[in-house]
Amino acid sequence: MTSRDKILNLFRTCPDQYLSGQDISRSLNISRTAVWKQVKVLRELGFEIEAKHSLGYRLLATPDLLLTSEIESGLNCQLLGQSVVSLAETDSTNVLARRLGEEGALEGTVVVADRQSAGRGRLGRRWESPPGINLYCSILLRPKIPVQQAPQLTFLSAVAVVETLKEVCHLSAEVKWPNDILVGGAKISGLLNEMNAETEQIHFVILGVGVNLNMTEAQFPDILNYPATSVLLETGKPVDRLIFLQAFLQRLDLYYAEFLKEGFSPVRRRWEKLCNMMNMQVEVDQGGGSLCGTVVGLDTEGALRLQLDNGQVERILAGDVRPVKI
Ligand code: BT5
Repeated sequence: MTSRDKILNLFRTCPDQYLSGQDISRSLNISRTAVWKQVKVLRELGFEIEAKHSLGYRLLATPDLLLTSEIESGLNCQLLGQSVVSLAETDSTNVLARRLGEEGALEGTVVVADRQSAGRGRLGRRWESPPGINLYCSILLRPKIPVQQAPQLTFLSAVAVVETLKEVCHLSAEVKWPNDILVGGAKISGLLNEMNAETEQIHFVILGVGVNLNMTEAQFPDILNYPATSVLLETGKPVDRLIFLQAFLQRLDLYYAEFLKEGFSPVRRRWEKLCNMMNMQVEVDQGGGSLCGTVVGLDTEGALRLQLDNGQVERILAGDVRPVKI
């Protein structure tokens, strides 16, 4: 924990109180000049800190920033957030989480960035990640499950995002197989699940989650393959990113514990209830060709079950699903 984080923690443990420079310097074992420098940095980051002669410093307001100490403070998780890495900018939180995973980072490590310079979607696609408004985060998990079950974890994060949108933003969203969250047909969130494994053993899985929270119309690029939206556009109300992130992590933490204990069935049932295409006629574009059928659910490994006209049920492992217009 940096001196800056420690100062914030002191303010948090003594809300609305003045803390003298001397007391802070003593409890952190740093000079009073160092305290003053850190207070200056905090102010530059948007913290409103009052300084009164003979009384000391007092925290008046906190900005909507995703700082490590802010994320950790009050986070009520069993496993997620054991370690939180928060950066102003990185190329991709998934890439950083993978690097940390290779270096042996703890299960439950959370990586968050305010901006991604090369946010990633599937198949080399881009994820637009402007600063200050959205959530870009990756969670490192080390489940002891067979390699072929790793895709199941995407559905845990999908359900957790939809339920957090409901709880925190009062917004109803749907899941679209395999990794999209939609509101009224427009994409509000995308998920990117990546794995590091050998033939039989998972070293770790990275759950990448991007959610458009406070993005305005003008901040979306002109050319996106599909319509996109944000919480702000849907509800007209800005979202506190920290509250959203903590609520999301807490929910995912519960679902992950349940998944390790009870397997995929509970989350699969929840996902099917939230799926916008259940029992619908769809066309699946699989790159080489397409397949038409009715969506009848997920199988135990997370593949989409598609019932063809001849009654046969196909397992779809990858592809883009579109409703068939009748
Ligand atoms: C996804 O890919 O939807 C997965 C996105 C995962 C992003 C998170 S952010 C944190 C973590 N770190 C990363 O680097 N990535 C993860 P896909 O299904 O391939 O969708 C990508 C497509 O969505 C693009 O080709 C665009 O058409 C569209 N798109 C890009 N940015 C968008 C945005 N912010 N909102 C909505 N749609 C977007």
